[in-house]
Amino acid sequence: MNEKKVVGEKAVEYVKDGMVVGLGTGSTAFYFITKLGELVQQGLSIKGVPTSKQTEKLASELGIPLVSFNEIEQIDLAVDGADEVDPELNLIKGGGGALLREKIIAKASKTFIVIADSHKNVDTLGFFPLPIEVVPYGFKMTMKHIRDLGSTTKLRQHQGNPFLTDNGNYIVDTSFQKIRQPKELEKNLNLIPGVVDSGLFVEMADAAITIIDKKLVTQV
Ligand code: ABF
Repeated sequence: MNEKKVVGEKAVEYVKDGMVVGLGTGSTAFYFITKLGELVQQGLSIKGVPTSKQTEKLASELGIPLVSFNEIEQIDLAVDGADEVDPELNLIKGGGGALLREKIIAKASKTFIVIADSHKNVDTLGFFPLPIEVVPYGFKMTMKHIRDLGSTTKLRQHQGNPFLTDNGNYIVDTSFQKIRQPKELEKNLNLIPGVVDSGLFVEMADAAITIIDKKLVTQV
């Protein structure tokens, strides 16, 4: 079973005519957006708000009408992937580097649905390196302050240079091991000057469409 395709296509059932829809980033969101594109071709009328330049390109190619984030008051539904999902539906996101726009759009959405293959489900967040977006200015000091919270840090690279986000920032990949208090860690990280935001999405997801024991499950 192509789990990413199954969960991505299932999420399309939540999209209704006239909605403003937040379009996630990554290989699972790809299937959601592709299916949505098919429905748009068949007459579904929606407007999409992309979470990355990559998704903007994909949605445009599929003929999904897009709207600028600053032109809308609210997003009806956002659908996005994740790197880890815990039983309370807290998430680690940002493996693809799009965490900031993904978080802004998730926060602005009436309903936020995460789509995740079975490998993303964990008891406790933290095995996947937690990505943190930082401004380039003073990034070494910012990394030190992150380490002071009990983590290792690694500046993400792309072709020998620091990886640049769509917002012109860097990504620091960290390892906090088991994150037992994600809300507290999220707050503490956001108190560090130079940290833009982290890939911890705490109490944001309304539902997770996932695979458990080879069965399609929607958790709320
Ligand atoms: C985005 O895509 C990210 O937040 C997350 O890092 C990644 C999920 O990966 P994939 O869907 O490609 O497995 O949603």
